[in-house]
Amino acid sequence: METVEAIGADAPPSAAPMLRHDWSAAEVEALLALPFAELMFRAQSAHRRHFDPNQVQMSTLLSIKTGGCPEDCAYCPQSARYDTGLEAGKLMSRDEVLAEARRAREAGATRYCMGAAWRSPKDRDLEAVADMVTGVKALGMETCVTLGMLSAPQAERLADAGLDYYNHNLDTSESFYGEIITTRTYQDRLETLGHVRDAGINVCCGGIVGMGESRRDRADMIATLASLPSHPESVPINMLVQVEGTPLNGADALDPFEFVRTVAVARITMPGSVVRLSAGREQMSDEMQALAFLAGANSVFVGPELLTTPNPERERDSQLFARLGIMPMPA
Ligand code: SAM
Ligand code: DTB
Ligand code: SF4
Repeated sequence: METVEAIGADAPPSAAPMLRHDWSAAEVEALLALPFAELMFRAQSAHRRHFDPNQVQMSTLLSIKTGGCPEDCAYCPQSARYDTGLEAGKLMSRDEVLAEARRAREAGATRYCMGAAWRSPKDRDLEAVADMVTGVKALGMETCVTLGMLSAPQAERLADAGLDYYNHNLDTSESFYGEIITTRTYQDRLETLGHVRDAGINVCCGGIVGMGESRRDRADMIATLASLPSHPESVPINMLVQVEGTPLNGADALDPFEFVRTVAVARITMPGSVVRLSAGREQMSDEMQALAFLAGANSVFVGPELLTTPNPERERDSQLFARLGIMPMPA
């Protein structure tokens, strides 16, 4: 049961904190527009009520099936519709995946996240992924997969295999969504999230900023996430990684402070959730990352690759975490 807090921009400082599920886009937009110091104070206050602010959860990503995807997500290098120079591959074998997971565990990751460039998994492929999940869990790591849309029985099959988290993002607001993806609907996404929730798997759901959306769109996406019947346990906030050949390559860069503000409102509206400073860290300065941690981000991907694009080298991260006194969050 979620019990505590989350207050609006105009709430008096003495307002009794309670976990809310009725956020409007206008309220979240008002939070986004607060003076920066006020917004950061509220985000840090919420963060400290639920978490140790010096601990950051560390996950590692692996693309278990790369490229050749039939969907048209305008940000994605793995769509078969765009010429990004990416070579499409087959589903990796269980042994290859387990060898990579062992390496990630040795390097300090507590959660292993496996992604496949599918619209939705075929049942035969789902069996193979279920086997990988069981194997990674046996290594003592938490598991997460992101495989596209799932039916209710598919979600149940993954739950039976012991899957801890399923990642499926809303990506943006419902009204901006049609500018980014035409091959599946916002409603399709909400349905998959419902199936994952009903199967008892933790939900990892967030979005991407820096795609040319408005502040209102960012507010709308956060309000939708924070108004789900249960907040996602994990909320990845991705900064668009621009990839040559994709329609969004060359989009205007987002003001870094606006990115930090988005993290802060995710923290304020979903105070008990782990908020991930997700894709885009390679392109961020150390100072910007530090601001995102101050705004309440408390998870990152570690290791030199996301799915197909670069992530900071381990040495850069080790130095940054040491300079900031960041410790790994125990699983
Ligand atoms: N195909 C599955 C799906 O779309 O649900 C799973 C993999 S897909 C790559 C997972 C998520 O990665 C997307 O929903 C999107 O939020 C994120 N993503 C993909 N390309 C990105 C990019 N260039 N920059 C930031 N995030 C990206
Ligand atoms: C999420 O929200 N971000 C991760 C994960 N879920 C699967 C993916 C980021 C992908 C960035 C582009 C790439 O490396 O292909
Ligand atoms: Fe395919 Fe997922 Fe990329 Fe969309 S985000 S093109 S569904 S791999």
